[in-house]
Amino acid sequence: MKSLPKSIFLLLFIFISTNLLAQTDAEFDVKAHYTKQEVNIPMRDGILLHTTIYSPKDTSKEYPILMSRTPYSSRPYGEDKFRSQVGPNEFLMKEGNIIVYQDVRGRWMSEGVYDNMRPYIPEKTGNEIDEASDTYDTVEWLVNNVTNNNGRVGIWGISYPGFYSTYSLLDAHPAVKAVSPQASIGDFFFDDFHHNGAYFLSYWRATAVFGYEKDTPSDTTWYSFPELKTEDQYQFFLDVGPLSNLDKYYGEDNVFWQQLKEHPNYDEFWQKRGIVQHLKDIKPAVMIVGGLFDAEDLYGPFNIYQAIEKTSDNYNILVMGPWSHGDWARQKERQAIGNVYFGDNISLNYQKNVETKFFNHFLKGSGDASLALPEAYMYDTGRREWKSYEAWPPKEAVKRSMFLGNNQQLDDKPGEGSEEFISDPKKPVPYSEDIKMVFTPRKYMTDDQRFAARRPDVLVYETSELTEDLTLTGDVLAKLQVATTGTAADWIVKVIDVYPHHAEDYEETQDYLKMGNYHMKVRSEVIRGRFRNSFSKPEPFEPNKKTEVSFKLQDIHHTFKKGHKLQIQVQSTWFPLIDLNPQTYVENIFEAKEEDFQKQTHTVFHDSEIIFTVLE
Ligand code: PG9
Repeated sequence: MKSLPKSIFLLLFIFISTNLLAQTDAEFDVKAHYTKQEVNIPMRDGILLHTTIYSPKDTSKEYPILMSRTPYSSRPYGEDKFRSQVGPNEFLMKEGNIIVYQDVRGRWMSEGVYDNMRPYIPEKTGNEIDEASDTYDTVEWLVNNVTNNNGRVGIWGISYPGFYSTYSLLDAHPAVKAVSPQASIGDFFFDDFHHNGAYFLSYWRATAVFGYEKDTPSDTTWYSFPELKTEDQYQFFLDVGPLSNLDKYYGEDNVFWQQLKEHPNYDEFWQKRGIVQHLKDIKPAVMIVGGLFDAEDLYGPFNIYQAIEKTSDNYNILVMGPWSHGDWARQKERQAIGNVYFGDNISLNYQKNVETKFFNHFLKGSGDASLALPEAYMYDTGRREWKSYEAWPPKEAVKRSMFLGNNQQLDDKPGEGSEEFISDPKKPVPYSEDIKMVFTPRKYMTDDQRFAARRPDVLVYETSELTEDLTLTGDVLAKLQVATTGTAADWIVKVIDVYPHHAEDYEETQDYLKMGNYHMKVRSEVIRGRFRNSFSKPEPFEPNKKTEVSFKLQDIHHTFKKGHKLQIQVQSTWFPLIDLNPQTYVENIFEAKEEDFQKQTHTVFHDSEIIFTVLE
């Protein structure tokens, strides 16, 4: 596709996203059933936060308030303009709820200063503010000023709004009865486009501009596209070279780029922005929702759920489906991630039978702990069916080790010997066979990995054909034993489901012809090797010295069926999903120079261990 002028790109993006969202309410006419008002709510320090309130026209009864706080605009188009999607789902809209959207501090029509992942202040005094106090002050105003509200408030949000939902659990207002953080950021150093120290270049659009014009009631400014000269994102970033050459594309207002550049290590700046550490003695009911193929926020949902489970005795459940980022909020009939098909109406059924039940029970119903939803409602992405568990990970799960053995086998015990490969920053391993300029990394989460398996700089280890089903139900710990001729290296581990040559269990879909011997990526993760012992105190490698590099891959719920194989791939570049490691140690890779980038030889030893969580 020849490069399009920026304006068409933007219109294209808006058209696609609006249509995706509009599907949610295609049949439901918000304007016919709701009135809209826009108010500016004063916070305890006097700052006014712009808030949009949709109230049912039927004023014969009271309704709970369902609020989402967002950096992505509460769509202040004015009284006569309605959002394309309102509320967490269409069922709740049809039943009638008071729906509230608020521009968080410093974004769009709200006053104040925006801060990325604003740190929480425990024991606030006087006019000290954070997102917890802004939420508290907003709820206090709403329950005392919005007509026909029943005094109960639910809070929800996806991704960054999911983070603000999680935040609302801290010093929660007593009217807040039910919160659903969905694809919530848990910690910016491990979520979104920065995993274990590696920077996710392919997300560049999201980080290109988080800028905003306060008076432009449109989200077209949220994304901007530098003058594009190619559709080939791999070549684009290869030509760009060192990260410092990207400054011209990222404006000063791109808070993420500036902060990640200035704080490449997990220093106090990032530590105090993580929300998981504060989740103690939580009172509202919580439903954590996420996608098992969410390329952005996987760390958040699992760690937020576990933190609350460990520290609180509130109603706290987990729902993880065959979704990418935010898929569950759309009503696309056929649920597939890239080439892999999971079934029909999966999101619609979740919205109707899970999300709507959760909010109705705690906001309109008895609100007690009797709500019979599963503790962990988890989709098995191998069997392609839901399963309910009483705990996550399941109590009956056990740890099982496999070792990266000789002749590319996964062995039950550690072996002697090793494999080596040349890692060349000039010829990095692509992260997909389909790398487009615009933000497309979500598909890569299930992409066929045969293209990578055939490269000399990707090591492949696999079981023989499984003689019985193998179900993974939890995290994977990679304990690599490695060496490098250089002083720095990234390590990527991928868990792959190798389909049999004739994948008969796919014949009900048109994809089945491509599924024969498909190498489906189930989970993947990277660690920047300098952080192997500490994310705060990076260390170079000693050349040619055998060194342990251990890191966690986020939870899996996947059955490797009989006749399939479980495969592990190990590599050191993953481009341009992540930026290139110079492979010679520099203090800050954002400031690396062209000459720092050197070809090196890496070695992986046969006592490298992969520890799976297996359902016995
Ligand atoms: N967590 C995603 C994100 C964060 C910051 C910048 C861009 C994207 C999200 O909110 O989609």
